[in-house]
Formats: sequence, structure tokens, C-alpha cells
Amino acid sequence: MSIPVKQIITLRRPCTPAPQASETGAERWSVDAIEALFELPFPELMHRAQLVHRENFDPTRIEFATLLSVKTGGCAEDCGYCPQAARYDTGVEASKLMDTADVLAAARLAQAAGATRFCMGAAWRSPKERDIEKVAELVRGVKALGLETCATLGMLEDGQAQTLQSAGLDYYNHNLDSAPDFYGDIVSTRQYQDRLDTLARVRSAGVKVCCGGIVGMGETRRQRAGLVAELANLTPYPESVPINNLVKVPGTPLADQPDLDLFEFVRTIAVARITMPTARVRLSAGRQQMGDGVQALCFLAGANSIFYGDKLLTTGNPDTEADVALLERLGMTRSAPAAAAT
Ligand code: SAM
Ligand code: DTB
Ligand code: SF4
Repeated sequence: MSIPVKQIITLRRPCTPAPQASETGAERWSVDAIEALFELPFPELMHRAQLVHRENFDPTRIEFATLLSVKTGGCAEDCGYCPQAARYDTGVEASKLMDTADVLAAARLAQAAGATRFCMGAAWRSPKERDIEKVAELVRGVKALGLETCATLGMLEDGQAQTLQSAGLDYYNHNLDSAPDFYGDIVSTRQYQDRLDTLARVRSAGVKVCCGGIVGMGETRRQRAGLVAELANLTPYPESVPINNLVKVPGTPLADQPDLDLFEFVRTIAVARITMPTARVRLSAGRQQMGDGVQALCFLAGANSIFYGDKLLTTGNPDTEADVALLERLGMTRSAPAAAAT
């Protein structure tokens, strides 16, 4: 007697890892449950991620965010992945904070090319008061163009996030980057708790949180699950979750790190989608080394945002023409621009 196909599918479906309710009623993901997602057969994981994605987003639409390094290099921190740390010989030259007119010219170009979010990055451990005043001016200018604004400036003190919020900052990017038990292998000049403290200040100032991490730094799968658990258990979880594949820059301690299996990168995207259903999951650094096929798999896994523009902060990114062509080949479109500012 033959078994109906529907029954076979049900029989083969592995158990479904899920979050648990905490004492406060908020859902909490255990590292075990997230690791169990990573362990699912690839088709099962992709199917679950797609179900969650379609419940919350149009799966054919991708957000285009453009990055600009407004203050490059010369950073005092020792992040092992970063070409902008002054202590590594990476060929990145340190420069001062850009003039407002130059930043606004770049923002106008990004907008004309189709970006809807403009993210300004600065290679600071933490900004000084006068830096915050200058960045607030940049934020006001970019916001007035009708773009969503994002900044990533390092650790913030009390009151700094509030100043940025008043200037019109929509998002603050501050990544946890790895699991707590791996962080010390990658960065020694600050603690994981410092990152969490800044994220709390950003939240309480009413700025939306953009927070993700890097994979491919030599962490274990359980540590990738640990990173996702930290992100998913932030209350609330971040509105934007950038997932970066390590860009191996000569001169940094991680320059010779072996490649991560790209299916493991796709799995990380899928797990982020499942655990943070309404977040924008951004397929971030590393696209140039990935190829179109893997990028398409990331979109199927639930990524719905990319950095759009020929450069990230100091390293390369696919050409804008290539990104437009890729979406067209996939029958996908970019997300509509945010409503113009009044
Ligand atoms: N200095 C600020 C900070 O560390 O938060 C803002 C800029 S920092 C360059 C922003 C993020 O870029 C880092 O948290 C990390 O996730 C990412 N990043 C830096 N170098 C990278 C690399 N080589 N590959 C992938 N992501 C990288
Ligand atoms: C994020 O998560 N990735 C972006 C953005 N946030 C600031 C930065 C990627 C940087 C890659 C290395 C570089 O270009 O210097
Ligand atoms: Fe500095 Fe940020 Fe680079 Fe770390 S990641 S070295 S804090 S610019």
C-alpha cells in the first residue's frame, strides 16, 4: 500500500524549535532552540523562513540602503575584523569628519540612484560632544531630503542618543557582532556589556535599533546561534538586523580566516528571519565574494535589505547596475521610498 505524499511530508518533518515565554511574558529564544534551527535539513529551514517572511513582508521587495563613511580610519579600538583600526596596517588612511555639503551631495546621489535609507558610519570608539553636534547637523540635512537616516558612531553616552533623535535620526547601527563567549577572542578594548549599554540608550531615546553581527570569524555554529539568541532576546528585538559575512582585509588579524561555507551564511539569514519575524534582515558585507546564486538564496531565506552602492565603508560592494540587474532577473523590486519629510 502506498503512503499519500502529504503524509510522507508530515512524517519527515523534524520537530519545530520555538521560543519559550519568560516570566515577563516576553518570548525568549534559548541557544539550544536556535541551534536546533541551524541543524534542520536545508529545505525545512528555508521553508520555515519563507513562511515567516511571507507572513510579515512582500517577499519580492528589497530595501536599498546606502552607506557613507563620514569619518574614516584611525580608530583606537582593536576589532580583529576591521580595516579602520589604527593599529593594523591595512592601507586605510585616517581622515576627518566630512563637511556637511559633501555628505548631502552623496545623499542626493544615493537617493537619485534609488536608495531609501542613508547610513553614515564613523570610525570612532565613541563620539565626543562636538562630534555629536556635527553629526546631528548631517542627520538634519539628510532627513530633510526625505531619506531615512541611520548612523553608526560607536558607543554613546547618556544624552547623545537623545541629541541625535531630536535631529531626526531614525536608526542607530551598533552591532553585537558575535556571541558573548566569542567576543573576547575578537575585540579586547571594550566589553560585550558596553555594546548592550549603548543599545539600551538608543532604545530609551526612541531611536530604532539596527543591530546584527559578522559570521565567518572562526566562531562555532553554536556561537552563531548564541549571537542570534542575543539579538532575538533584546526586548524588543532590533528593527534592522545586518548580517555581515567577514570581509577578509589584509593587515587585520582575521585576514587569513578560512571561508565559511556559504550555505551556513544562508542558514544564518534564515534563522534571523525566523527568530525576528518583523525585522528588516539585511544581507550586508561580503556580497561581492558571494555570487548571484547565494544572494538569491539569501533573499529566499528572508533577507529583505541590502547595502546599495559601489562601496561599503572602506571595502567594495557590487556595482549598483549589477544589483538592479539581479533584482530584475529575479523579478523582484526595490522597496518604495519613505514618505518625504515635511
Ligand atoms: N565604529 C563603530 C562601531 O564599531 O560600532 C561603527 C563602524 S563599524 C565599521 C560598523 C560595523 O561594521 C561593525 O560592527 C562590523 O559589524 C562591521 N564590519 C567592520 N569590518 C568588517 C569586515 N571586515 N567584514 C564584515 N563586517 C565588518
Ligand atoms: C553593518 O552591519 N555593516 C556595515 C554597516 N553596518 C556600517 C559596515 C560593513 C563594513 C565592511 C568593511 C568596510 O567596508 O570597511
Ligand atoms: Fe573602530 Fe568600529 Fe572598526 Fe571597531 S569596528 S575598529 S570600533 S571603526
